[in-house]
Order: sequence, then structure tokens, then C-alpha cells
Amino acid sequence: MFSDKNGFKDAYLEKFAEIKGKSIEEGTLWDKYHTLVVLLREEISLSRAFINYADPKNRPAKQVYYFSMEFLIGKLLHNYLINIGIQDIVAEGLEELNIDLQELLAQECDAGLGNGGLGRLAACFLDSMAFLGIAGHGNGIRYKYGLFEQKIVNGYQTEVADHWLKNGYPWEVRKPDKSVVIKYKGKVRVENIDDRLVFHHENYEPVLAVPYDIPIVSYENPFLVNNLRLWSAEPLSSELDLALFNQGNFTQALSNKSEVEAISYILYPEDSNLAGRELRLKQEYFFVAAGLATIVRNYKKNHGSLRDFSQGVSIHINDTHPALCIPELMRILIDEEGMDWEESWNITVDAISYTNHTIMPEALEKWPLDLFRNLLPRITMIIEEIDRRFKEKLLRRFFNSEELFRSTPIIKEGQIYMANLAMIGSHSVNGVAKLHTEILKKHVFKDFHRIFGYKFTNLTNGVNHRRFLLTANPLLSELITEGIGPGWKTNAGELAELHRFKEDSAFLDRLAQVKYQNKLRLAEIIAMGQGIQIDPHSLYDVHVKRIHAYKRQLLNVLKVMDLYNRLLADPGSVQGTYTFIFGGKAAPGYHYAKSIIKLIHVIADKINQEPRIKEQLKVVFMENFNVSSAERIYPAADLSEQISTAGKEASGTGNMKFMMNGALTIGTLDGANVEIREAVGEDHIFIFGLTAEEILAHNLNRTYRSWDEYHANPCLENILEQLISKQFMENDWEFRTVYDSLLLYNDEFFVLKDFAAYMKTFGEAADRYAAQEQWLRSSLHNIAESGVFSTDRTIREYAHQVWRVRCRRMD
Ligand code: B1N
Repeated sequence: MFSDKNGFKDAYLEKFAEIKGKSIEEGTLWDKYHTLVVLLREEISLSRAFINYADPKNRPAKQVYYFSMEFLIGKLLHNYLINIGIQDIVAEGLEELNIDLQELLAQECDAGLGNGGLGRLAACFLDSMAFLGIAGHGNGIRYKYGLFEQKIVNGYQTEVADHWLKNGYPWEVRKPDKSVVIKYKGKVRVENIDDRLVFHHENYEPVLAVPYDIPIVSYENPFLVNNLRLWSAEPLSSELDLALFNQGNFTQALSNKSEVEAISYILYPEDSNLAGRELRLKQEYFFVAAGLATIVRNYKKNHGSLRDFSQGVSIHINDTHPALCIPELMRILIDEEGMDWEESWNITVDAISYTNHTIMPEALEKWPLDLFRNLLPRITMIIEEIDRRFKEKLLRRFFNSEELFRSTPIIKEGQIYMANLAMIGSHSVNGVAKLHTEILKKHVFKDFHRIFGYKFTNLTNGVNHRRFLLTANPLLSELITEGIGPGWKTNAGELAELHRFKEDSAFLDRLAQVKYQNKLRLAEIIAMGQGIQIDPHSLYDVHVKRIHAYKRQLLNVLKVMDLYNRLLADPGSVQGTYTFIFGGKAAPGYHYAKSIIKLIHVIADKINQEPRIKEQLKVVFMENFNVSSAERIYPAADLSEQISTAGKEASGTGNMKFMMNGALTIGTLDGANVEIREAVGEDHIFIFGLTAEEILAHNLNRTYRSWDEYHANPCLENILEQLISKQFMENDWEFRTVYDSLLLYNDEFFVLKDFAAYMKTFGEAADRYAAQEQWLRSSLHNIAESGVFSTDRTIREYAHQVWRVRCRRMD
């Protein structure tokens, strides 16, 4: 890598001439950005080429493969420059060439190959694995279209295709020689050879999986480069299509091509929901089969046989989307390697581990058996056999326990239950926060917990603090480093040393200054983007995440409406100034969530234009919330809204990103909020609302009547009437479904029930904010305690407890 500015400049100019064939003055911004990335990528792989793997200290003991349907990596360039430690050299070198690094950073597209928390977690994990010196690689799909871009038109969400590859993606390298053939449909012919059954998959439809590799570079370890491998679907041979073409079978040839390419065409935009389509199942098998084929091929090349496979390889499945790893690995071991069932099963279970990310019933994957059998005939046979053997064992151990037989089988009433497959076929089952893991053990997987108690582990999520603090918040990072030195970058636990400054008013003042600067920056972005002027001195109350009923953006909207009503009725009744910032995408087919977006816009229009209150309240909806905009928003937030119905949000990770940037949380005892409270103590967080246990009890005994809640609170009555009046919207039917969800359908997410407590707690937060010094102390306290929420901690736990792999960085 370049050691100084001049070295960089020479290499850059040379690379520019080589790939652009013109002078730098003639180059566009894209040319200049593109050249920089290609140069870096090549330097990175060059460094890798010089690693001597024969040297035992460089030889990784075990390879970890993280299988995920989603990798929400966002932009890489800025983060990588910081990680490699050449940001200054590059910025100065470019400046001498009259190039502004910031402008080049803006050229990069935000790789949105994920929906929300699950996909972003996968990306944060890749960084921490590389950082800790684990040979850990991502395996996923190279969607031609990532998550749609959200455009707001007249207050409504519209979706624009995310054509992120249109100019090419300079971080990736296509590896056609590593392609794999994936087989769908056809028939299985069983042959008995010397008393052994041999399975032949015939008349299948082949699809070519072509890998593209993206280097994963973490902080201070440019030499250990892990890999994110994304697979693209292509027709096996264009000659074959050409033959059909020549036979006059034009439509057939074209439809083959598009049918095949459809597999990696688009990311399903459903978050915490099930898209039970054949294409989705095709996608799931596609990257599982392609990934496993390469892993097995590599392993055999290095070790000869697969007998000790699970000692050299860990395969992690990110929720059940890649659960086909289980039957596919069985298929390879039995059909291709000729192993017997027992040995194959031991290897498979030993190699595979599973993390569950949701208990929402509508997100738990199940597939019709017929669809499965038609698409994946051999895999279906294997699943049936796994199920049969599982039940046989169950009968021996729990012969008189009827409920176990009802809940645990993989195949029930003509459906395949993927969570049950994952549970049975892996050696470790993980929840993503303490509360979530408890709910898994006591409720969702209660019966499995009796059978496989030893498999359950809690591994609380985390976030990559080098992206969401070090890179995203340079001002705060500098202040922290000035205070406690740079150690926190590699050991987030050292943030605790910030406690030293809690009585230091000069330091607290500077913390306030940093927050103010970040708020100013966000105000400028909002002024440019939405044309709304917000007051950087106001409290920024921020609610950004996917729009979902259980996340209760509606509860926040009711709060804003209530403040509005109170201020109109009595101008002195609310103290302070507030900016309510919302952001997030709704799944395109999720009408309720889309109504919430429209509702926020309608309320925003009303409030922002109301002369009597517009100095005190502002409402903003940030369009197209994604990783890049998130990186601007978290550093500017004062209050972090984490108000899901208790028991519904498995963990949440936005909550951790806010905390790290000094925001205080207002939230329910849900997901990782529980652990944030544990870390900071109840004085430094605003907790309200029903607990998960209380919600459960209400649901069990049917004791909640939203109608009573509505009548008990005149403010609520007033707000809900406004929802269906002409006061906000000419069309008084617009929000009828929202209204009905609360009253006609008895408020499934306990919005009305938690309303009063939420208002009261918000009032306390507002009072604390008014007492600035106290607030700042709490803010510092939150930053100081945020170290445990680094994925460096999470990944160490995975390494020790699940993958049994050594971290080469100080263990
Ligand atoms: O996974 C995150 C958690 O922090 C969140 O609480 C959780 O909601 C999220 C089907 C999902 N769970 N399930 C999904 C995503 C896409 C899809 O098609 C389900 N996402 C989560 C990380 O643990």
C-alpha cells in the first residue's frame, strides 16, 4: 500500500491513464472515483497475494461462512480509506490534482442488497470477523436490483427500481472460472447397486451460478482480506439458447433466459414478512447450493476427504432463508461423496449453526410441500428422511408427550417448516437479544427447548462502531480520541473511560458543540432535500427504521398530534421546541405501512404551516432512508425512538447506533432496549409501557379492550376523530384502515394502551432536555456504555461459543 502522498499520486495517475485512456483533466467525477476504487481493490488483492499461508501464524484454523439472503453493505470507500489508514494521504494527493475526495465519495452507490436490520447485521459481522482475524466470508446473492429507492410523491411512497449496477460496481471481481451449475426440477431415479441406494437427478433444468467477489477490509488489517461472494444467475449456455432460436423456438429461448436471470434479478422487499413465492425458494436454493459447492470443492482440494469437514468449516445461517444448507450438505455427502446417512448427518449438524431473528408468525418461513417437491425433488426426499428419523427418535425419548409431536416436525399438513428444519439440523440455535432468546425458549421453540436445551445460546446483536461512530461521526470521534486516546477504535470497551469526564463542564460543552454541528449538518440536508427549515436548537426526536405496525410509528404520530392539539388549545401548555424526524421504507404491498407514511406527511404539512405553532413543532419525513442517510442522521439525534410493542422486536440495532452517537433512548422493554437499560441504568434511559409478559397475558386471556382505552382518554378520542375527519385530509376515508386497526380490530399492537405512559415519559425526556447539563451527562454516559454493543463483542462470542474458532487478534 502507498506509504506517502506522492507514491499514491503516481500510482493513481498511472492507473487512470491505464483504464481510462485519457488525461485526468478530461475525466468525469465517475472516472476519478472509479479509478480510485480499482486502484485500492488491486492493492488490496496484491497485499493478499503476498501472505505466506504456509507460515502457521497466517494459517487460519477454520473457515467461517456466513450465509445470508441479505448484505446491506452501503458505501465502502470512505470506511475502507479509514480502515487502511490512508485517508489523509489520499485526500491530500487528490487535492494536489484538483480533485475533492468528498466529491468522489459521493459518486459511490449505496449497495442496498438488504431490507433492514438483518441485512445490515450481516454487513457489520463481516467487518468484525475481518477485524478479529477470523477467516470469515459472506455468501449471498448479487441482486441486479437492490432494495427500491423511495420517492415521496404528494406524501405517498412510490418505488423506483434501484439499478445500482448500471455504471458497473468497481469493488467486485467476476470469477467465471468458479461458476457452479445449479439443478432445479426434473426427476430422481433410484437405483439399487449392491444393496446401496444410488440417486440420480435427471432431466433437471440447469442454471449457472457465477460468483462476484468483494473484498472485506477492516481496521488496521489490510493484509487479512476476507471475501463477500455474491452469486449471479445466468443461462448455462447461450449456445443452447441459440439452438432453440435456430429451431424457430424464439419465445422458448427468450423465456428460458429471462426465467433463469430472474433468480438473481431482485431482492424481495419484505422485511420481517414471508414472501411465499416459488421464485423466493429458487433464490434460497440458488445461493445455498452455489456456496456449498465451492466450500466443499475448496475443502477437498486442501484436505482430500470430507471426513473432518466440520473441524475446518463453520456454516452459519442468517435466519432460515439459507436453511437449505442442511439438506444440500446432506445431498453432497451422500450422493456425491458416497457417505452413509449417519456420518453425513453428524458432519452436517456439527458444521451448521443457526440464528433466529424474529418471532413474528408472519415471518416464519413455511413452504407448500408440493411446490418444494416439484422444484427440488432430491432435497425434498432428504428433508422427508430427516423428518422421519427425527420423529422416530422423538418417539423413543418422549413416547407419551403428544404436544411435542404436534409442534416439532418439519413437515406438517402439507407444509415444510423451515425453522424446525434449522432447529433440528444445526448444533447451535441463537437468539439476538436476551429477551428474544428467553421468548424462543419459553414460547416459540418451547418444545424444542425440552428436546435440545443444550443448543440454545443468546448472542446479543451489535453494530460496527467503526462505521457508525468512527466513520459516520468524525467530530465526536476526534473529541473521544482527544479525551481517552485512540484505543476505543480497536477496543470499544475503552469508551467507558469517558466516564472520567462526566463532571468536566468544559468537556461536556464540547460534546454539546459536536452535537450542535451534527444537527446543523442534518438541518442543511433537510433544507435541501425537503425544503423545510428546522431549528438546530430544537430537540431532534428521531424515529427511523422500516415502517411496520409492530414498530409503532403510529404511536409516535399520535404523540405529535396530541402535542399539536394541546398547543392549539393553550399556547403555554407545551414547553420547548421539537423536531420530529421520521424515515423508513414500507414494503410496496404493505398498505397499512404506506398509509402511515402518508399520515406522517399530512400531519407534517399541517403542523409546519400552522403559524401559531410552527416555531415550536416541526415534522419531517426523510425520503429514502438507507445506510448512507442513516450515517448522517444518527450523529444528529437527541432522542432515539425505540417503541415497538414489547416482545415483538427481536433485538433492534438502530437503538445501539443512536446510543453510540450520544442520543438518549425513549423505548419499551423490548429487544436489546432491555440490555441498553441494563448498561446505562434507569436514570439514563426513558422506559415506558407494557412488558412482554403483560402483553402475552393480555393476549392469552383476551383482557385488552382498545375501545375502553379510547373512551378513558379524551385526548385520544379527539385524535382518533381527527384521523377520520376532514380536518387533515379532504378525503376522510384515507386513514380509515389505520383508525379501524385501533378500534374495530382491537389494536393488535397495544398502541392506545401504551399511549398515556408514552406521553408521560416523553414529558420527562423533554424536561431533562431542558436541563441541558443533566442531559449532556446522560448523553456522555450512553456513549461510555455503548462499547458492549460493538459487533467485535458479538463476533467474539460467536467465535468462542458457536463456531469454535480462534480470533487471531488478542484472544
Ligand atoms: O433482524 C435484526 C433485529 O435487530 C430486528 O429486531 C429484526 O426485526 C430483524 C424476513 C427478516 N428479523 N427478521 C427479519 C428480514 C427479511 C425477511 O425477508 C425476515 N429481519 C429481522 C437483526 O437481528
